[in-house]
Amino acid sequence: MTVDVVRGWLRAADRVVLLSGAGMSAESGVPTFRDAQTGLWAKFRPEDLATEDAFRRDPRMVWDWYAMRREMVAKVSPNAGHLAVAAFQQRHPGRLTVATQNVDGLHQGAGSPGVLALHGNVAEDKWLDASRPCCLAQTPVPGHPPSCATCGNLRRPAVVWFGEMLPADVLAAAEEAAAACDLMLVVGTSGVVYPAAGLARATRGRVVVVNPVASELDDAADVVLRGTAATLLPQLLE
Ligand code: BJW
Repeated sequence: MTVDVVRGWLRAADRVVLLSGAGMSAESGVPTFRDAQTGLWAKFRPEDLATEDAFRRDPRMVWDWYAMRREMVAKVSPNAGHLAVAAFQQRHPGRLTVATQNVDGLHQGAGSPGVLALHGNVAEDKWLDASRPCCLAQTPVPGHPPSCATCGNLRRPAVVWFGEMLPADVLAAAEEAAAACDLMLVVGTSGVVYPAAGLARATRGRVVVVNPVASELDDAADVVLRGTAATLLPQLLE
């Protein structure tokens, strides 16, 4: 199967979903999570950083790690893959829905409308204990998460950690789009994290995986294209 075949499927599809993961932004300079050499977790264990327990145990360490990532994503730009997706959406309004696991805001930065950010956004934060009534963030001390002067509640990154529910409305919209689409492009994800990976298994449409190496979702694909997001998406969506 070739790029031409998938291009034909895309032309014929009324509804397309793009499910993206960290590899989508790799060519913008954002490290993936699980790459053995350069991934964000090559040096850290996920459970030491990406869980509520880890934050409660050591808020400064986890806050620092996210502050470093915020700085990093603030400096990068959408790549040719993000731009090709947004341009397709502009040419064909309403035909392609982006559901992304990425927290870097690059699809939004490229101009994609209505991005379903399944795992939140690293540039934003929220209260650790959302139900407390008093909270007003005080001026943060550098290196510390901002806190409430009255009750000590902490601000935390507005991302979805392991063991946490995805935003219900965002997940429902992604499930609906996945169920209704004719074609799903699964780009730059290892496919190991659920429920996001389950979207590719739940669709009745065709599934096309774009990834330079094998992923856990290859077995769900009608076609696997071995290549990178910034190379293949402009060809597929031209
Ligand atoms: C390129 C490229 C290029 C490189 N071009 N490609 C079912 C079974 C087992 C476990 C579970 C299950 N259901 C739920 C779970 C638990 C858990 C889970 O999935 N665990 C598995 C790891 C086993 N899921 C959860 O906890 C989720 N919540 C949940 O299920 O709630 C319900 C519940 C609650 C309580 C109890 C029980 C149930 C929440 C998951 C949240 C994930 N959060 C993170 C961190 C976000 C914050 C942050 O950024 O720090 O999200 S984890 C991390 O992984 C991040 C990513 O979005 C996510 C996926 O990673 P991704 O994007 O696939 O990146 P990589 O690095 O893995 O892969 C990159 C790929 O790109 C590679 O394949 C490369 O080859 C490729 N590539 N260059 C194209 N240029």
